[in-house]
Amino acid sequence: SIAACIFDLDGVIVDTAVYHYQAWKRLANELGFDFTETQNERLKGISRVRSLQLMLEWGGIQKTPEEQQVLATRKNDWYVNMINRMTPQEILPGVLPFLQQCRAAGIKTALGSASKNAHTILERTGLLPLFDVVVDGNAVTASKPDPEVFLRCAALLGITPDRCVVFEDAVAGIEAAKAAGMKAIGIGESTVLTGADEVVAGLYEMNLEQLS
Ligand code: B16
Ligand code: MG
Repeated sequence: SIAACIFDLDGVIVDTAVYHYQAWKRLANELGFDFTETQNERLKGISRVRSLQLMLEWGGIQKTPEEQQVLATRKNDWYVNMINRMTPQEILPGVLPFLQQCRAAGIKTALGSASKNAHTILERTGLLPLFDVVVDGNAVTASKPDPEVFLRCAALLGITPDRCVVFEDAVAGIEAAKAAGMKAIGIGESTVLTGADEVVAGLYEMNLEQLS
Protein backbone atom coordinates (compact mmCIF):
# COMPACT_ATOMS: atom_id res chain seq x y z
CA SER A 1 0.00 0.00 0.00
CA ILE A 2 0.96 3.66 -0.42
CA ALA A 3 3.16 5.00 2.39
CA ALA A 4 4.44 8.30 0.96
CA CYS A 5 3.26 11.09 -1.32
CA ILE A 6 5.97 13.10 -3.08
CA PHE A 7 5.05 16.45 -4.57
CA ASP A 8 6.69 18.56 -7.23
CA LEU A 9 6.56 22.27 -6.35
CA ASP A 10 6.05 24.52 -9.37
CA GLY A 11 2.79 23.58 -11.08
CA VAL A 12 1.58 21.22 -8.34
CA ILE A 13 1.75 23.13 -5.03
CA VAL A 14 2.05 26.71 -6.34
CA ASP A 15 2.18 28.38 -9.74
CA THR A 16 5.66 29.91 -9.67
CA ALA A 17 5.90 29.49 -13.46
CA VAL A 18 4.37 32.97 -13.82
CA TYR A 19 7.28 34.48 -11.89
CA HIS A 20 9.87 32.41 -13.77
CA TYR A 21 8.26 33.69 -16.97
CA GLN A 22 8.48 37.36 -15.99
CA ALA A 23 12.11 37.04 -14.94
CA TRP A 24 13.20 35.08 -18.05
CA LYS A 25 11.32 37.50 -20.29
CA ARG A 26 13.05 40.49 -18.71
CA LEU A 27 16.44 38.84 -19.26
CA ALA A 28 15.62 37.91 -22.87
CA ASN A 29 14.47 41.44 -23.62
CA GLU A 30 17.67 42.87 -22.16
CA LEU A 31 19.60 40.53 -24.44
CA GLY A 32 17.56 41.78 -27.39
CA PHE A 33 15.06 39.03 -28.13
CA ASP A 34 11.58 37.99 -27.03
CA PHE A 35 10.48 35.11 -24.85
CA THR A 36 7.02 33.58 -25.26
CA GLU A 37 4.70 31.69 -22.92
CA THR A 38 5.05 28.64 -25.16
CA GLN A 39 8.79 28.72 -24.59
CA ASN A 40 8.19 29.13 -20.86
CA GLU A 41 6.16 25.90 -20.90
CA ARG A 42 9.21 24.05 -22.15
CA LEU A 43 11.26 25.21 -19.15
CA LYS A 44 8.96 23.62 -16.58
CA GLY A 45 10.86 21.20 -14.36
CA ILE A 46 14.16 22.11 -16.08
CA SER A 47 17.05 23.43 -13.93
CA ARG A 48 18.02 27.11 -13.91
CA VAL A 49 21.27 26.80 -15.88
CA ARG A 50 19.76 24.40 -18.43
CA SER A 51 16.80 26.78 -18.83
CA LEU A 52 19.19 29.65 -19.54
CA GLN A 53 21.08 27.58 -22.12
CA LEU A 54 17.83 26.73 -23.93
CA MET A 55 16.80 30.39 -23.88
CA LEU A 56 20.13 31.51 -25.32
CA GLU A 57 19.75 28.88 -28.07
CA TRP A 58 16.28 30.22 -28.93
CA GLY A 59 17.67 33.76 -29.00
CA GLY A 60 20.61 32.66 -31.14
CA ILE A 61 23.13 33.97 -28.60
CA GLN A 62 26.36 32.39 -27.38
CA LYS A 63 27.78 32.97 -23.91
CA THR A 64 30.73 31.46 -22.02
CA PRO A 65 29.97 29.36 -18.92
CA GLU A 66 31.14 32.31 -16.76
CA GLU A 67 28.78 34.73 -18.54
CA GLN A 68 25.98 32.16 -18.19
CA GLN A 69 26.51 32.12 -14.42
CA VAL A 70 26.19 35.91 -14.28
CA LEU A 71 22.99 35.88 -16.37
CA ALA A 72 21.43 33.02 -14.38
CA THR A 73 22.15 34.90 -11.15
CA ARG A 74 20.61 38.07 -12.56
CA LYS A 75 17.44 36.23 -13.52
CA ASN A 76 17.34 34.55 -10.11
CA ASP A 77 17.66 37.87 -8.23
CA TRP A 78 14.53 39.16 -9.99
CA TYR A 79 12.75 35.86 -9.39
CA VAL A 80 13.65 35.81 -5.67
CA ASN A 81 12.36 39.36 -5.33
CA MET A 82 8.97 38.17 -6.58
CA ILE A 83 8.74 34.96 -4.55
CA ASN A 84 9.72 36.85 -1.40
CA ARG A 85 6.33 38.51 -1.68
CA MET A 86 4.34 35.27 -2.01
CA THR A 87 1.51 34.57 0.46
CA PRO A 88 -0.44 31.47 1.57
CA GLN A 89 -3.20 32.59 -0.81
CA GLU A 90 -1.06 31.42 -3.70
CA ILE A 91 -1.27 27.77 -2.66
CA LEU A 92 -3.08 25.96 -5.50
CA PRO A 93 -6.65 24.66 -4.88
CA GLY A 94 -6.91 21.37 -3.00
CA VAL A 95 -3.28 21.29 -1.88
CA LEU A 96 -3.85 22.08 1.79
CA PRO A 97 -6.71 19.58 2.37
CA PHE A 98 -4.85 16.83 0.51
CA LEU A 99 -1.62 17.34 2.50
CA GLN A 100 -3.64 17.36 5.73
CA GLN A 101 -5.46 14.18 4.68
CA CYS A 102 -2.14 12.44 4.04
CA ARG A 103 -0.73 13.41 7.41
CA ALA A 104 -3.91 12.42 9.26
CA ALA A 105 -3.72 9.01 7.60
CA GLY A 106 -0.06 8.52 8.57
CA ILE A 107 1.16 8.86 4.97
CA LYS A 108 4.53 10.61 4.76
CA THR A 109 4.84 13.75 2.65
CA ALA A 110 7.86 14.94 0.70
CA LEU A 111 8.71 17.76 -1.66
CA GLY A 112 10.81 16.79 -4.69
CA SER A 113 11.65 19.92 -6.68
CA ALA A 114 14.28 21.08 -9.16
CA SER A 115 14.18 24.54 -7.61
CA LYS A 116 16.97 25.90 -5.45
CA ASN A 117 14.40 28.33 -4.01
CA ALA A 118 11.99 25.70 -2.70
CA HIS A 119 12.60 26.57 0.96
CA THR A 120 11.74 30.24 0.49
CA ILE A 121 8.51 29.35 -1.32
CA LEU A 122 7.43 26.82 1.34
CA GLU A 123 8.19 29.33 4.08
CA ARG A 124 6.32 32.22 2.43
CA THR A 125 3.26 30.08 1.81
CA GLY A 126 3.38 28.54 5.30
CA LEU A 127 3.61 25.00 3.92
CA LEU A 128 6.98 23.99 5.37
CA PRO A 129 5.55 22.23 8.50
CA LEU A 130 3.39 19.99 6.28
CA PHE A 131 6.37 18.23 4.67
CA ASP A 132 8.35 15.48 6.39
CA VAL A 133 11.25 15.92 3.99
CA VAL A 134 12.26 18.50 1.39
CA VAL A 135 14.62 17.56 -1.44
CA ASP A 136 15.34 20.45 -3.79
CA GLY A 137 17.76 21.64 -6.45
CA ASN A 138 20.48 22.19 -3.85
CA ALA A 139 20.43 18.54 -2.79
CA VAL A 140 20.64 16.74 -6.13
CA THR A 141 23.25 16.52 -8.87
CA ALA A 142 21.17 15.04 -11.69
CA SER A 143 17.96 16.81 -12.69
CA LYS A 144 14.65 15.32 -13.87
CA PRO A 145 14.10 13.06 -15.87
CA ASP A 146 16.80 11.47 -13.71
CA PRO A 147 15.06 9.79 -10.74
CA GLU A 148 17.62 11.06 -8.17
CA VAL A 149 15.37 13.69 -6.54
CA PHE A 150 12.51 11.24 -5.91
CA LEU A 151 14.77 8.35 -4.87
CA ARG A 152 16.39 10.65 -2.33
CA CYS A 153 12.95 11.54 -0.90
CA ALA A 154 12.15 7.84 -0.50
CA ALA A 155 15.54 7.09 1.08
CA LEU A 156 15.20 9.95 3.57
CA LEU A 157 11.71 8.76 4.50
CA GLY A 158 12.90 5.15 4.75
CA ILE A 159 10.18 3.99 2.37
CA THR A 160 10.69 1.76 -0.69
CA PRO A 161 9.92 3.39 -4.09
CA ASP A 162 7.07 0.97 -4.86
CA ARG A 163 5.14 2.48 -1.92
CA CYS A 164 5.59 6.08 -3.14
CA VAL A 165 3.30 8.19 -5.33
CA VAL A 166 4.65 11.22 -7.17
CA PHE A 167 2.53 14.22 -8.20
CA GLU A 168 4.05 16.03 -11.17
CA ASP A 169 3.06 18.56 -13.83
CA ALA A 170 6.08 18.19 -16.13
CA VAL A 171 6.83 15.44 -18.64
CA ALA A 172 10.43 15.23 -17.34
CA GLY A 173 9.06 14.79 -13.81
CA ILE A 174 6.70 11.96 -14.79
CA GLU A 175 9.63 10.22 -16.50
CA ALA A 176 11.72 10.67 -13.35
CA ALA A 177 8.97 9.16 -11.18
CA LYS A 178 8.57 6.12 -13.44
CA ALA A 179 12.36 5.67 -13.62
CA ALA A 180 12.35 5.66 -9.80
CA GLY A 181 9.83 2.79 -9.82
CA MET A 182 7.08 4.94 -8.33
CA LYS A 183 3.44 5.56 -9.19
CA ALA A 184 3.09 8.83 -11.13
CA ILE A 185 0.04 11.05 -11.03
CA GLY A 186 0.08 13.82 -13.62
CA ILE A 187 -1.31 17.26 -12.82
CA GLY A 188 -2.47 18.79 -16.09
CA GLU A 189 -3.53 17.31 -19.45
CA SER A 190 -3.57 13.59 -20.22
CA THR A 191 -2.65 14.34 -23.84
CA VAL A 192 0.60 15.92 -22.60
CA LEU A 193 1.44 13.73 -19.59
CA THR A 194 1.14 10.46 -21.51
CA GLY A 195 3.55 8.54 -19.25
CA ALA A 196 1.51 9.10 -16.09
CA ASP A 197 -0.49 6.31 -14.43
CA GLU A 198 -3.37 8.74 -14.03
CA VAL A 199 -3.89 12.43 -14.78
CA VAL A 200 -5.99 14.94 -12.84
CA ALA A 201 -6.44 18.69 -13.37
CA GLY A 202 -5.28 19.59 -9.87
CA LEU A 203 -4.94 18.20 -6.35
CA TYR A 204 -8.52 19.36 -5.68
CA GLU A 205 -9.55 16.30 -7.73
CA MET A 206 -7.54 13.94 -5.55
CA ASN A 207 -8.39 12.03 -2.39
CA LEU A 208 -6.69 9.20 -0.54
CA GLU A 209 -9.21 6.53 -1.54
CA GLN A 210 -8.22 7.01 -5.19
CA LEU A 211 -4.64 6.11 -4.36
CA SER A 212 -5.20 2.59 -3.03
P1 B16 B 1 15.23 27.69 -9.52
P2 B16 B 1 9.79 22.25 -10.01
C1 B16 B 1 11.31 23.98 -11.37
O1 B16 B 1 10.48 23.70 -10.30
C2 B16 B 1 10.61 24.92 -12.34
O2 B16 B 1 9.51 24.27 -12.95
C3 B16 B 1 11.58 25.35 -13.44
O3 B16 B 1 10.93 26.22 -14.33
C4 B16 B 1 12.80 26.02 -12.77
O4 B16 B 1 13.75 26.43 -13.76
C5 B16 B 1 13.43 25.04 -11.80
O5 B16 B 1 12.46 24.65 -10.83
C6 B16 B 1 14.63 25.64 -11.08
O6 B16 B 1 14.22 26.69 -10.25
O7 B16 B 1 15.76 28.64 -10.55
O8 B16 B 1 14.36 28.33 -8.48
O9 B16 B 1 16.33 26.86 -8.90
O10 B16 B 1 8.66 22.11 -10.98
O11 B16 B 1 10.83 21.17 -10.15
O12 B16 B 1 9.31 22.41 -8.60
MG1 MG C 1 6.70 21.32 -11.87
